[in-house]
Order: sequence, then C-alpha cells, then structure tokens
Amino acid sequence: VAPLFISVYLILCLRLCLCSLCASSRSGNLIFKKKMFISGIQMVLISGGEFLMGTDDPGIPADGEGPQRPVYVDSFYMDVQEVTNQQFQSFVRASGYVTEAEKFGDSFVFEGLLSESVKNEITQAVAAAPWWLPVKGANWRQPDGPDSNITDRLDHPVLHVSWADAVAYCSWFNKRLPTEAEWEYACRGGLKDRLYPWGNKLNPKGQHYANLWQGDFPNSNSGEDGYIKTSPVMSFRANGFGLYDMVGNAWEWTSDWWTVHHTTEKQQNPTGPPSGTDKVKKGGSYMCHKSYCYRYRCAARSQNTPDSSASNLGFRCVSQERW
Ligand SMILES: *[C@@H]1O[C@H](CO)[C@@H](O)[C@H](O)[C@H]1NC(C)=O
Ligand SMILES: [Ca+2]
Ligand SMILES: [Ca+2]
Repeated sequence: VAPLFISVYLILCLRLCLCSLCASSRSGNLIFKKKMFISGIQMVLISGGEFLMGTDDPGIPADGEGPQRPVYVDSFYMDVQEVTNQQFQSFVRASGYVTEAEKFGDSFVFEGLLSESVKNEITQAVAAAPWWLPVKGANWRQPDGPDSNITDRLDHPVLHVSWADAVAYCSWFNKRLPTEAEWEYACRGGLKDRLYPWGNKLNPKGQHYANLWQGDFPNSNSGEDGYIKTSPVMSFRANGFGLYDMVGNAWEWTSDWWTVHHTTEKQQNPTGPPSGTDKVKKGGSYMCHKSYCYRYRCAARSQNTPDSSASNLGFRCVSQERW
C-alpha cells in the first residue's frame, strides 16, 4: 500500500508543479495577474462560428429584431456571469473609479423598490413609463435609493452603471464589452433558431430558467421564480456554453450603437453602426413580463443613451485572450 501512496503523491506534486509553471509562463505580467485575482470572474471560450442572428418572427417588430441573417463571429472568451456588486466594488477600491450616476447625483429606480419616504420626495416621472423614478442618491452602492445598500447582495449583478462605466470596468481588466452579435451568439448557446438560451419553452417541466417577472406588471410580482428583485448571479442553470443569466436578472450593455435596420447579407464580426445616440442592451431583466417587455429572448433587444443608468441594467465583459 505504501508505494502506491508515494507514487500517487509524487504524481500529484508533479502535476501541481507543472501547472504553476505553465501558469506563470502564460502571463508574465504581475499587474495583470493581480487584476485577474481582483476580478474573480470565470470566463469560458466561445468557439467562433456562423449563426442566425435576429428573427423573422419578431416578438417586438419595432425593436428591429428582424430580419434573420447569417452572421459569423470569431472565437472569444466571455464572463460566465454578470459582473457583481462585489466585483465592481473591488474594481472601484483598486482604481478609484467614480460612476456617472454618482457624478450626476441620481439614477432611475423602479418604483416598486423604493421606500415610502423616498417615493414621497419625488415629483417627476417618465410619462411613458411612470414606474421609473429619478432618485437622488441612487447609484450602484445604493441601488434602491439613498436608504438602501449592497451589503446583503454582494453576489447580485451591479446596477446603475452607465455604458461608459461598463467600458471602464472591462478596460481595466484588458477586456471589453461584447458586440451585439457576440452577445446573441453566446446567448443562443449553440442552439439554432430558438427563443431562449435553453430552447422554445419558457418554463420547461414547470421549472424557471431565468429571473423574470411573474404576475401583473407593474403592480404585483409573485416572485414565483424565487426572486422579486435581482438574484445572486448563477442562481439559474447555465446555457449550452456555460453562461448564466444571459436572459433575465440584469439587462446587459453591448458595444454596438443602436439601429433597427440590418442587412440580410452575411456579415463577419459585425460591430453595429459607426455612430448613434443609443447603445444596444440585451437579455431583459427581472422586471420583464411578456405583457409589456417580451425581451428575454436572444433575438430581443432594447436601447438606452450611453449615460443612462437604472436599477435593472448591468453588464458582463468579453476578451480575445483567456486570463
Ligand atoms: C444596509 O441595509 C440594511 C437593510 O436593508 C440595514 O439593515 C443595514 O443596517 C444597512 N447597512 C449599512 C452599513 O448601512
Ligand atoms: Ca423574478
Ligand atoms: Ca442578464
């Protein structure tokens, strides 16, 4: 028995040594390694390929979900999860970054999240979407307004980050935001022409596959999927590529400018229009219900001005190199 133990022990040691050797030769840059440690986000390789982007059967035609078109994307690495409060906090502590919502002094919060005292102080609202209220002191540290905090939700997606904030975070880690094409390719998880990252049924076998809204929007949320607000990232099962919360939980910024016009010709690594007023966001959020926001489909899309921030909008990063 003893020789067996010794040989197993030796093999284990050898493997450990070899692994640490390859790790250090892969990335000689110490700062880079430190940042990698701070990030704490696992990435997966999304192998490049061709897919059908958009749909010919749009749930919301005005959003420019169609036409369905062949698109090729190169391989890239993607964060398996939305960036969390804790990860954003580590970035802020190390870099001293200040978000746009903190500079502006306010951000948009869903009415249902606010305390009565905060709600009573607000006089303006968005006519088309009265459930969105501009709240003084709302930002990523105080996501439900000035009397809230993130201590009990460090593992939830960071919210109230503008497009520039998301870009700043990704850049700091030598990453970037995904293009809309990359995001949608990743969302589909290798499935062809399906609505959701897992298929065409919203609740296969009565199970919830994403954090969405159940009930009567915006008045009552039954929380049947377990969550009325955001959920800890990776609370629902991953798609075929190992990615979590691609639809639902928090909306996710992409790098593309918004347009509703798309060519049907095959494209390689499309990056969207060269300029615009709004950026594309994908995936819908915990606030999405079919009745008013049927946007938790891979082909679905929406837009915000790059300086916008809200209590349902976050992001994840991608990169060309693994690290
Ligand atoms: C954070 O908010 C909770 C209530 O959600 C409160 O009990 C707690 O005291 C707050 N913590 C800080 C540091 O403000
Ligand atoms: Ca929910
Ligand atoms: Ca999401």
